[in-house]
Amino acid sequence: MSVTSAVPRLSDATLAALPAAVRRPAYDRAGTRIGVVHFGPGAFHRAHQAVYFDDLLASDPDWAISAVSLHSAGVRDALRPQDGLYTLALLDQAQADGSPALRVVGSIREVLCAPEEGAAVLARLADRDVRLVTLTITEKGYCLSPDGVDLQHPDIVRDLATLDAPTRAPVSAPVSAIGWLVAGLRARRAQGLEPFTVLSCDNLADNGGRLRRAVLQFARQSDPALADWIDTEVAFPRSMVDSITPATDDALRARVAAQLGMDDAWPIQREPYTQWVVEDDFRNGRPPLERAGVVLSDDIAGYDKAKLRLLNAPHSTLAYLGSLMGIEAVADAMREPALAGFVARLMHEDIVPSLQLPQGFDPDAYIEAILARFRNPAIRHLLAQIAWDGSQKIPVRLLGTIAEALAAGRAVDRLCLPVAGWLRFVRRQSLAGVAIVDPLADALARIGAATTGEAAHDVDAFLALDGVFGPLAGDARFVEALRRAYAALGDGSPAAVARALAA
Ligand code: CS2
Repeated sequence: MSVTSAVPRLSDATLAALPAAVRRPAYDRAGTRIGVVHFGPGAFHRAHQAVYFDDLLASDPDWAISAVSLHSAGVRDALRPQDGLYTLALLDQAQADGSPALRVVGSIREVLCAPEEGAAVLARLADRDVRLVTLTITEKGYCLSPDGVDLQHPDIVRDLATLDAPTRAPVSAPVSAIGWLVAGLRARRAQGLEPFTVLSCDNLADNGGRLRRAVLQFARQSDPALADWIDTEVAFPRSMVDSITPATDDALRARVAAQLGMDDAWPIQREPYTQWVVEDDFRNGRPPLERAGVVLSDDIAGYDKAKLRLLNAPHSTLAYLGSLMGIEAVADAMREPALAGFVARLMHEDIVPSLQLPQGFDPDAYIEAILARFRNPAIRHLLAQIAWDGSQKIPVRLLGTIAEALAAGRAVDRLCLPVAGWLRFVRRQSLAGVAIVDPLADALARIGAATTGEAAHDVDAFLALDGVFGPLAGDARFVEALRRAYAALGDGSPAAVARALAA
């Protein structure tokens, strides 16, 4: 992230010198208080939650954010010299050829790197003013097992092993998000403080419930009395988050620098559309989120499943099948009639029947809006980015729908094609020696390299993967359908994929 020295750098000191067209914080940043600790200040957080809080701070100064990276120092090193400020570019279809609307976001008041600044992170978590801890750490960051936390996960093993024997306090900074949450709650309880509410903002159905079970199981291993306190005192609301956020690239950096007349080491881009639905279950106060356009609901399960299954599952479908066809970005995949038609059929005919939709929810309108967002020509959203972490995404995006369709006696052939596409994609990458981005990368590469192209052999090898297919691996109807889909993709070449899509 190189920043040239000739031009000024975005910061509190240069905020007033921004061009008038660039929107900036509508409040005095110095007058805000940190009320939120956020784990995982990647592009999504900075494009989504931090923007809602930027709106909120205009009327309530209590909810500025302390942004904590769990692993790398990249965000801290980019944003600390900018006083936490960064630019958001809104990629509007209507302005595909023009300059994106820019907004400088001010809600992040502090940026910490947990491995290097553990004491500061713990102090924040135990600060009376902090009443909310939010997370966007991606599916894999939770170290989940089907009913709680994965006690074999190296980060969890390490965090449990580094607790002081008599006090159960960590003797060194935790490495896992679960370890941090428990350490923070433990410190608050020890100081007689009210707990913070824990709000997961990742693409997992029942994200709050799953996080709650993971935290409780971890706490139970280390300190049963603490686990009981968490069980009765801490709220873990569920949430649904939505906004398409392609990774930052050099083109964005250059465009933003030209429009700002200043350097920003890490601007963010996203589509104009954004949605955040949060279960209204907070303790110790909740931010007035509705003022910033957040929907507070009791029926979050309907929303989160609809979004995961109707947006994320089609996204993964485009990612794997599109990549096999040699396509690079979502909007390009949507210009391929066979692929766009397949995805629309999958949504209408295979996914909608699996949903229990919230009252008043119009699935056809929702689908049309999603497909239009995918077609947005102002966004270059790389299929390769969406293809990351397939072992974590496929189960929550597609396998639940498949299991429910099987239970209801419906056909699963079409639903199995994207799953087979993932397997073919892994095979292709492994045979070509291309690295796979996935927490199970080693296992996937090993299986992928040993594939022969023969459906029963290859599918069975992938089905043995730990923690991906669950009970479906033993369901003969699923196994048969997946083998058929894998075979239908032929040699995985663009022509073979196109034939399978049309079938
Ligand atoms: C995408 C999501 O990268 C992916 O896997 O499917 O990040 C998607 O863009 C967001 O969930 C949209 O809200």
